[in-house]
This record gives sequence, C-alpha cells and structure tokens, in this order.
Amino acid sequence: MASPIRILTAVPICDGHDSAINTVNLEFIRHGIEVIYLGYHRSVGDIVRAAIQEDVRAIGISSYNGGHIEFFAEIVDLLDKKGADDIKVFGGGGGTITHEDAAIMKRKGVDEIFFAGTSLEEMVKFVHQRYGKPRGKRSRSKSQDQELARRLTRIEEAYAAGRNRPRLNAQRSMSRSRKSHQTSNIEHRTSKVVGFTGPGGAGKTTLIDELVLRFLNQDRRSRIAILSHDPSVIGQGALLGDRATMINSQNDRVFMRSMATRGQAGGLSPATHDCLALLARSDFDYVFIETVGTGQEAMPFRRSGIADLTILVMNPDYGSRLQLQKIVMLDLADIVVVNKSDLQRARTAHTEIEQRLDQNRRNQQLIDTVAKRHRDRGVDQLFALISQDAGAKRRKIRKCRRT
Ligand code: B12
Repeated sequence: MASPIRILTAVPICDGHDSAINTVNLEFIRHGIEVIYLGYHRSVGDIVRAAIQEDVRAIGISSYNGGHIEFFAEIVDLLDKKGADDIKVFGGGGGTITHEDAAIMKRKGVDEIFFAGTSLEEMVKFVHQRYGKPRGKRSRSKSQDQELARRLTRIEEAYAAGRNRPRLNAQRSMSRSRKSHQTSNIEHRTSKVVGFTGPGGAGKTTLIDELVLRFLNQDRRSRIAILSHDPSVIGQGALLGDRATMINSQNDRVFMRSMATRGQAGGLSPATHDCLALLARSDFDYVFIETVGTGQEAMPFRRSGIADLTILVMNPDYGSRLQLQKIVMLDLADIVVVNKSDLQRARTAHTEIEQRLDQNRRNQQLIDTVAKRHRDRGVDQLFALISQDAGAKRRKIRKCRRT
C-alpha cells in the first residue's frame, strides 16, 4: 500500500479566520489524506520550515486578511530558495481572493486557488489528482533538515509498502545508534530520548513546548527534535494537529515531525522505532517523543525500550482512586506529571497518585505543573530533572571511555 498523501495547511499571519480551513481539513482526512495543521496566524518562515520538516507534497493556505498576493508569493519564493520547490502551494479565501488576484498568484507559482461556492469534493479531487502521484527524482537536499525529512519519509513509505519488518529493523538500528554514541567523540553530542505519554487532553504538547523553550534558552547552540503522534486507521487520513499548539517549537533549532499511527494500537506508529533511531543518530541534544492520547493499558516505551526517560502526563480528573490501579504506565514511568494542577481536584490527585507510586517503591518522581502558564515553577522543576538526568548520562559515557 502507498503512503497517504501528506499536506500541510495553515492560515497566514494576522488572520484568525480558521473556520474554512477546519472544514477543508476534515474533508481531506475523510478522503485518506494526512493533514498536518499548523494553525492560524502563521508566518511564511514558520509555514515553510514546517513543510520542509514534514516533507509534505503541498501547502494549503486559507487566507482572508487581504494580503494573499504577497503572502502566497513569499511562500513560493522561500520554498524555492530552500531547494524545496517540489512542495507545491494552493489555497482559497472565499470572496477575499478575486479571479484577477488568482491569475496573478498563479503566474507567481501558485498551483490553484479555490473560490467561494466550490464544492469540497472538487478540492479533494484536485489534491488526489495533483499530489497523489509518486514523486519523481528529487534534487539533492540543500539542508540538514531537508535531508533528515526525506529520510524519514523513506522509512514511513517502506513501512506502508510492507518492505520493513518492524521489530527487527528497529532493534538493529537502535543498537547501532546506541553503539555509535558510545564510541563517539566526547564533544559530539548524544541525543537523549525522552518519551511523553498520557491520556488525550492532559497537555502533553503544551508541556513539551514549554520544556523546549527552556532547553533552547539554556544552551544557545542546542538542537531538539520532536516526534509527535496522532491516531489514524490503516490506509486512511489523519489530522496531525500538534504543531498548531506549539509556539516555542516554531524555531530553526527545533526539528519536528508529525506521524500518524497508521493502524497500530498503543500510541506509536509501526515506523516510529526506525524514525526515532534515525533522529537519535542525528545531531540533536534531545529527542522528545509524544504518543497519541493513550488509555489504561498502554505502555508505548516499555516493549521497545526506546526512551531513556519516560514521563506520564496526567490530568487531575481521572475519576476515582480505583482508576489509578488500572493505569499501567503508573508502574513504568520514571516521572509522573499532574498537569493542570490549578484545577480544583489537583491536590487530591497529587495525594492519591503519590500513594499509588509509593506502592511501587521505585523512587518515581511526581511533579505538579500548569503547562499553559508562562514560567510555571512545576515545569521548571521538570526541566531541571530532565537536564540532571542527561548530565548524569553524559558523565557515565565519558567514564566508560576513560576505562
Ligand atoms: C466567518 C467570518 C468571520 C468569523 C471567523 C470565524 C473563524 N474562526 O473563522 C469572525 C466573526 C470571527 C470574523 C472576524 C473578522 N472578520 Co471575518 N468573515 C467571515 C466570513 C463571513 C466568512 C468566511 C468563511 O469562513 N467562509 C466559509 C468558507 C468555508 O467558505 P469560503 O470563504 O467561501 O471559502 C471557499 C473557498 O475559498 C475554499 N477555501 C477557503 N480556504 C481554503 C483553503 C484551502 C487549502 C482550500 C483547498 C480551499 C479553501 O473553501 C470554501 C469552499 O466553498 C467572511 C465574509 C465572506 N463571505 O467571505 C468575513 C471576512 C473574511 N471577514 C472580514 C473581516 C474584516 C473580519 C474582521 C477583521 C472584522 C473585525 N473588524 O473585527 C475580524 C478578523 C478576525 C481575525 N482574528 O482575523 C472581511 C475581510 C476583508 C478583507 N480581507 O478585505 C470579510 C471578507 C468580510 C467583509 N466583507 O468585510 N470573520
């Protein structure tokens, strides 16, 4: 089976009209397309960076702010400058884009503009026909991000076509990656893989975004990768929406990739392990991996042992104390975070989870956060714990090399 078509959609800067794109996104997903949604009020730079990292076939822009001629042209130009002119641009904007404007935009390199009254069916047909064919030979990558993005695409495509045997390949490449860390130069940075999981709506993405801000500020040369997952059924579309929640991660020092689970249960995709192994070998200080919103039975990082540190992010509203006995990750996580700890039930949740963790006798850490709050002290605490752990790991590698 071929990989689904991947496109990126967004609304331009100084524009909050997202109702149209939300409708268009849903229709695309229903017709087998994977949509990475970047959200509204997005700059040309953010859109192009995301499109290259996600290695999409095309960018769909919904524009109502009146600046469409310049904005679309700037996207086309920047893609061209970055050697990514095989990523195409199309879009719409109801009555704000006139037919005369659309003609100018097409001359400047835009593939298609859809006007008020166009049926959703027509747009879906366009995407399938124009972007559904296999890509021809691609020019050489012009940047590290572009090269990495293309290699991730090849891994996902191999899995979709059934050319990879998941567990075996993953384990081999992970052990290769770990080995290369141990023999690498001391100065060469080793990626620390931190896994985040937890129920949908607990605030995992916001928490990661706040941590990213702290890591970027801590070391002005550091680079971070994020591998983010959203659910999908095999052969069908998906809304990959984590980028829309990210603010601090829209940064040239952050490489983010969104993956659909493509039919695999448990929070990750069949291609995750190989993609992660590739990222861990690349020059990132940290690789953050975020699962889909998981249920009680999920243990996404346990089976494969792919994360150095695992964090379970919980919402204080999990129901009764009895529910806690059923959450497997409470036995396995290194750190448990009660996010949204400004909510009324948070103090009770902290006490109940603390008692539950005590039973494990594993010295697991419990931290309360309010990830949506700027400079939250709980997030600072979590950041300190992750950095300490990374420091200890680097010291251990150095010691191994000396002996
Ligand atoms: C709904 C709406 C709002 C809602 C937005 C809700 C939301 N979350 O999106 C609210 C009330 C909040 C709003 C606010 C404002 N709005 Co308003 N709004 C509209 C309105 C009535 C409809 C737009 C819409 O969503 N249509 C529904 C979509 C599905 O249909 P469509 O637009 O015809 O699009 C078709 C195709 O183009 C295609 N399409 C669209 N996008 C894309 C993208 C892709 C990838 C593809 C394939 C296809 C596609 O899909 C449709 C298929 O038929 C338009 C007027 C109009 N009739 O267009 C004004 C309009 C866009 N708004 C306008 C203005 C000025 C504003 C405000 C600045 C008003 C103010 N002073 O506060 C604010 C700005 C808000 C902000 N933060 O940006 C002006 C813009 C004028 C301009 N640019 O020159 C308009 C044109 C109204 C007017 N005539 O003055 N607005």
